[in-house]
Amino acid sequence: MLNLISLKEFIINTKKDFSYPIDDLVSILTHIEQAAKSISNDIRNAGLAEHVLGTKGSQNIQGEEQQKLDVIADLVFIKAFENSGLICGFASEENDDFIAFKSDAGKNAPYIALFDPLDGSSNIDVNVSIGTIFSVYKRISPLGSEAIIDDMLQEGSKQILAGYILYGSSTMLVFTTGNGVNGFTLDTNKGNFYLSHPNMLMPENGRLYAMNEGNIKECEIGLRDYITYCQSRENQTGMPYSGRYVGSLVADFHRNLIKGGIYIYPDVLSAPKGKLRLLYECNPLAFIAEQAGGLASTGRKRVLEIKPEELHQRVPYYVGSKQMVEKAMSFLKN
Ligand code: AFP
Repeated sequence: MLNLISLKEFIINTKKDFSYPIDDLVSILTHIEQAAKSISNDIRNAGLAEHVLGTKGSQNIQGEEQQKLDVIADLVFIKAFENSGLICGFASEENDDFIAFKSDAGKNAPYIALFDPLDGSSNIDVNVSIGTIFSVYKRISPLGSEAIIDDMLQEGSKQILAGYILYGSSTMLVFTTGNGVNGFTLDTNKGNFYLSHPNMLMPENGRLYAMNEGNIKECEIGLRDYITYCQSRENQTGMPYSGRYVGSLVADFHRNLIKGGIYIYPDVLSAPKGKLRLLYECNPLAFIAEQAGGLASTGRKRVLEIKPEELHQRVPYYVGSKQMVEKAMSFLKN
């Protein structure tokens, strides 16, 4: 039997790497861990419980149909944080506006949290991997007051913690605090996450590309040329790359993190600014990608340097192995 290191043990052992109070990090991750276990449990039993599968009959601010599990996951995270004394404000793609926690515990909390509570939710009903994506920032408004919009609209480079939970063939928690990337697997018998993927590094190059190619005719010419390059024998492998697209960003990203690859969601006619949300999807995974030696770009600009202008802002997204993202960018016209 392996000598397993639990999530809590790991954080305490590496506390020198975190520039904020270690107790805060332990507490924030413990809240996320508890919530993740509850959501993971709902997902694992989804087909057997009436309240879990299917649509909610409502839409989020972006006009996307909400699944029951989207709403359940969002509430689980809000509840986890509202009286934690850690998080003063919470925003997610499920709510029109951010939530400022109004209790004394909320007003005196030093951090804000941004969440995509359930990414890839159109895959829920068909039993395909889905995920949660999160990031945490230090608030910029004064302690003792309610969180403000400026707390939410910080550059991704200011994240102090980012991660995801992948509800795949096993449930995994992967995160960074800016000192490398580590992955933990949920032991469902013990109910704890244990270190299973220490110091994750994304291969510099790969032979997997992930993109919804149904959109290919609606993409700019440079991207079309790059995809043709991926499918040709002109690339560094001398063989066509393999196309792999789950349609859940977390799952596609995680596979590329381990095996090497690129994920692309460009601007297309139906989504002129791209589909993915800067705050809830692109920034957290960009932080992880860079910490693992990869890259994240809009195709023209480093994602982590964008100053957000609105909560639900979307951007084109190229993320993955460094040399693959650089190659894709070299095909795009300025
Ligand atoms: P949903 O959560 O609405 O299913 O969107 C998932 C997602 O944001 C990302 O996880 C996928 O990679 C991408 O959208 C899939 O979008 P397409 O269905 O347009 O390919």
